[in-house]
Amino acid sequence: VKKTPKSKTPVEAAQPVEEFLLEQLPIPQALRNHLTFSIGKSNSWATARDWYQTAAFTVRDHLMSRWVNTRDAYRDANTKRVYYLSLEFLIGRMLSNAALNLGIAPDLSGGLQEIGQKLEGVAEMEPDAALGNGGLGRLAACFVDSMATMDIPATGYGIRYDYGMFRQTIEKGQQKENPDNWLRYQNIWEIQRPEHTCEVKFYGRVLHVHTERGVEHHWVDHETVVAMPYDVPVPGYGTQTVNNLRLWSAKATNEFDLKSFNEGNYEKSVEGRHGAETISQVLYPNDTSESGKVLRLKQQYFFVSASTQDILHRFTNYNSDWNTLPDKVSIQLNDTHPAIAVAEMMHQLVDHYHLPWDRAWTLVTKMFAYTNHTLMPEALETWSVDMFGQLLPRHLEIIYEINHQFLQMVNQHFPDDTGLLQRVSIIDETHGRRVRMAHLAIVGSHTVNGVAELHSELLKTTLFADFNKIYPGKFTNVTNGITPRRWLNQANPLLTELLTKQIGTGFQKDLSLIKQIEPFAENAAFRKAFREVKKANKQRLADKILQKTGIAVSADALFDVQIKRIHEYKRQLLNVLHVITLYNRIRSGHASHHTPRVIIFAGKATPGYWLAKQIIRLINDVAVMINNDPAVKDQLKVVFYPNYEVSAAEILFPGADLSEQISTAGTEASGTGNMKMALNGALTIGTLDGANVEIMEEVGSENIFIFGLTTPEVAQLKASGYNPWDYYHGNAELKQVIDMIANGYFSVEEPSRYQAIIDTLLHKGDQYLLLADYAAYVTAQEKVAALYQDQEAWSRMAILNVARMAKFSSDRTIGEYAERIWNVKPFKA
Ligand code: GL9
Repeated sequence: VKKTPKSKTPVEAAQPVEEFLLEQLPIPQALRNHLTFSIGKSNSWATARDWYQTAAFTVRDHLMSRWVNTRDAYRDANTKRVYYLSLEFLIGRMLSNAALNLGIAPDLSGGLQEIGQKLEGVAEMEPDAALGNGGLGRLAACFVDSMATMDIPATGYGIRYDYGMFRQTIEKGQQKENPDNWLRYQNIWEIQRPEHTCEVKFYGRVLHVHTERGVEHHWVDHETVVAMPYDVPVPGYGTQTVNNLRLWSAKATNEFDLKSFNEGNYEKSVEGRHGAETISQVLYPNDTSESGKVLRLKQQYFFVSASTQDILHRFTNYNSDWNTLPDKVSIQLNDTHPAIAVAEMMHQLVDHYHLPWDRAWTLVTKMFAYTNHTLMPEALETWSVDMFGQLLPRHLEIIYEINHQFLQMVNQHFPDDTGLLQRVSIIDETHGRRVRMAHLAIVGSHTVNGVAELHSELLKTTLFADFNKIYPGKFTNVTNGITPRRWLNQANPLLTELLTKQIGTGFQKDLSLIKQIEPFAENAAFRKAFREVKKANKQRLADKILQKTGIAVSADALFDVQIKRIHEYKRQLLNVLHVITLYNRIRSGHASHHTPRVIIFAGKATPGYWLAKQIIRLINDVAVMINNDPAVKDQLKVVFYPNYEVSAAEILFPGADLSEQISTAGTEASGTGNMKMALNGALTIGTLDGANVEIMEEVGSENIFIFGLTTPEVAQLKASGYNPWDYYHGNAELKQVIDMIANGYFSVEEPSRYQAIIDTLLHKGDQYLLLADYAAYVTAQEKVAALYQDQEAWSRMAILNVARMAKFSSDRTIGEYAERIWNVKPFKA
């Protein structure tokens, strides 16, 4: 029995606001106005932060009318919307990006100059919005940029963490985590929307009430947390569209306190208030591994419930036929983190809007799609049934019912295969009883995608092979991409200018046009100009390195860069083995044709991942030894660049000559730093892993340094009994390097400091096959060094890499999601 939805609320006729005095002011005047009227200062007292805020207010004025008009236009046209649910949005700084996308960057820069300020300096006062860990969160940020640029009616939903990704400092060579208090000063890019507040429930129990409509499920004795939305504008490039990113912040209710208090449950009433606001306090700094903590599940449910309510409010305000819900709503789950949305949508539709179960389920499976971002088995989120049932009693019932119907269907198609039923069940009965969130996401979605061809293929043949059999056609690939606005135009203005001189500006909106630069690879004058750009970007990076680490490096050396989260599978350690190999060759005089190199590392280790922190420490110990060895001089330098974040990446990518993408084949789902490097004119040394495979297809195998075992070879070697000792004993250089680490060459004060690293490499089986790939890696590095001596050949190759990056625009990625998954068309506001 369907409850008739609320009648359509009258919509005021769109009132396109015609006068926007603020945005019509010349920028110098607008800046002076804001300094006076928003900051309350005169020129002589203004601090650097005041200038930043002044500039931010000025740029914001230019966003506002477009933001208002975009929202009104979507509402009036009642367009289908995409909702991108993500626990992470790694946005970085917004000032320069907003100015660029709005087309006012030159005016802003000129206006600031008139009042004696430089845009670059002013922009540096903005704290990064670091609401993400790494690739997954940055992908979400690139996606919202592309969705706005392509006029896709889309909203991002996430959490407004009080503290984002921790700030990393290096003390005595070791990572130290410091809180990231990014909201300490006013955040000019957000607007609080109290009128869209929602309530989110936790704990309590479920009453099953028999009514004339049938059994109703009433969630009672729950706690309530208020979800307060903060909206962040997302301007597209070269369009009037400004989309919305809605981030939820947790607030305690008074109601809850009073209720428990009156019931005599005093302790609980205090606990709840305290607990409520901790929900959105801090981003979990996890990377592909889950903590299983109740607070994490609370975060997930908190933002999912608020977002689902918000989505359904918007739908019921302007629509009356539930059948049209999937024509108006597409929901993308960014990994399993928001997968509880499948159960929450059922809860809302069945318990709140009183739709029959089957009808609700049909709607759910037409709305949801799920993106998987990793094959690492430890990243598959599960929750103990007990904990889950305490926190979300009704949702556990719903999941049981979804599972019951799903397993019945499986049993019909594959009779009496109890092994299969156990493997695909949403409830794992083998490790205590646990809820498997990936299974919930797969069962509740119409489409599941991986993030690179290889990754998606491996999903179908390994991790989700059973599901692929049950749901043939549900699994697909959408290869990741990066936004060229931030990662080319904004990060690398010099290269952008050089490209623009030859082929115009079109490539910034349509990256396929960048292939027009290809013929210039044969033009000596262009190659020279290209090298000058790279040199200037390397000098900019060298200056930052000196400022941050005190290490002086020469921009004439080969800048060899590995920047990403620290993880065993990404094999920063393999890079270290190579560094020590070079060091030994230089010291023993076996490096007469040595190409001077600066090896640059950056990345954070999850605080609880001790071995990753040891890797950071080893890099720093090796760096101290090499950088201070007079025998080495300028031939080799090692740098650990602290606190890798989006704003640091914007300096690091343009300054790289060599891109290290050396994960064990079959472990990196896609990678996106690999794309940013190549787009900025670095050559790749890498394995056939993740999107490296597709980068090779695009640039040609002659323009990339591929080495090492392939995915099938890795499997084969492991199956046949891999023994790292064979490689250790079989390669004298490798043995020497490992012995040095083991014997405390780099940690004289504590010779056994790196025993755990030696253990993983030798005594615990070398899971990621570093020793097996070592020789091939060193050989590939020799080819790199030789090519670098031929600067003409190197730059020819680098130009071809830039020219052939069109595929890796996130605009192409979003185009595929829109067409193949969301079925949504661009809508021009
Ligand atoms: C990741 C994968 O490891 C990357 O290979 C992939 O490029 C990105 C985006 O799809 O997703 N999955 C994942 O959990 N992380 C990724 O980077 N980790 C972090 O974001 C820290």
